[in-house]
Amino acid sequence: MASGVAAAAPARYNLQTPVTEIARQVYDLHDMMLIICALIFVAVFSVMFYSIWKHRKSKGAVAANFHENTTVEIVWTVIPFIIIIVMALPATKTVVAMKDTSNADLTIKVTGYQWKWGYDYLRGEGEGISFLSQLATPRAQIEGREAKSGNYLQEVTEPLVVPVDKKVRIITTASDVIHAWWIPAFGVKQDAIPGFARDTWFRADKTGTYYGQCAELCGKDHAFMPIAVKVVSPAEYTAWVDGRKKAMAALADDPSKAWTKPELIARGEKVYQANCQACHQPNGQGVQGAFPALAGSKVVASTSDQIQILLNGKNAMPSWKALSDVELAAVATYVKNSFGNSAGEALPADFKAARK
Ligand code: HEC
Ligand SMILES: [Cu+2]
Repeated sequence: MASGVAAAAPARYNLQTPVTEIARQVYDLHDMMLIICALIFVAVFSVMFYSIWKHRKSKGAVAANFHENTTVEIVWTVIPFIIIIVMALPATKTVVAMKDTSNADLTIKVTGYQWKWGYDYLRGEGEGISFLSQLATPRAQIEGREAKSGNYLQEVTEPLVVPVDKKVRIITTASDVIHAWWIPAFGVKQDAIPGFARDTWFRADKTGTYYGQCAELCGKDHAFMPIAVKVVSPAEYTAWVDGRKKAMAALADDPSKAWTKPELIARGEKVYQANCQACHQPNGQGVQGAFPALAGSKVVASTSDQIQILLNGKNAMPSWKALSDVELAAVATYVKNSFGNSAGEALPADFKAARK
């Protein structure tokens, strides 16, 4: 498992350096279990090899012939039982602590999509912030046409941002298939199941960026939905919340607003850059044999066909119904009027009607 560059250095052959109390307990439990197993291994094999050697045939050893030895049977029942208790007690304590999501400072809903993550800040500072986060590694690196960056397949368009030393409750769910939200350095791994809400929590005690992956096989791009969490100081967090709120207000996709074509195109360019250009390329020419060109496309020319493919997807083209009607109308209009296309516009109301 590749890990973040920062986290990877000291943990190349071990678990990632823990940055939460739970992760530290998990780490220590892992060490303890490993040592107990190693001791048992050495003890059992020493007795076995000693016996084989000591009572070898060439020395004239004759096998004893007896059945049942009460003392031995009691010993080999009681000792493993004690070992299990010694392992289970601290493990249970940690599992119970993992499940205690009460008194959180911040509650964030995490939604798994094929193949990206949605974050909604539900409660606490930053309430109301919501965005999608997806792989930002350029296609050229994946296909080996460019050198791979240090955070290859781990960088995302927008990381989850949380304050340091605050209890963050994560509620996981999914909109299509089962995913799992996993940050090794936090000791957090929680399934995200459609139709269910599960929760977990963490309190990171060190600032930095921590990386994880979707940990549930969720389809062909399972390996391409990384998770990045940026842990910042309380002051930086407040500044981020302010900036994010201002940006959201500026973008405020008011669906009742009468969007003009230039406004839709300007907004659509951003949506295109964030969601579409990885496949269809910044110039709309696509990739021969993989992703069709949007320049001169018949589907783009037909407003209804384009609405259908955006909402429902087709083969390798994902469904974009997680985007808002305004975002969809904006990107559709942008595509209709870029790359040499000139094919009218699509309105938020068109998408709203087509969703039914
Ligand atoms: C994961 C890669 C991928 C992404 C990201 C993607 N598409 Fe596609 N798109 C495809 C593929 C593959 C097809 C061809 C589907 C088919 O016909 O089988 C396609 C087809 C299309 C078509 C129809 C083109 C034609 O002439 O057949 C349109 C329009 C389109 N995509 C728009 C978009 C928009 C807008 C976005 C961003 C919101 C987007 N796509 C994001 C892969 C992608
Ligand atoms: Cu997944």
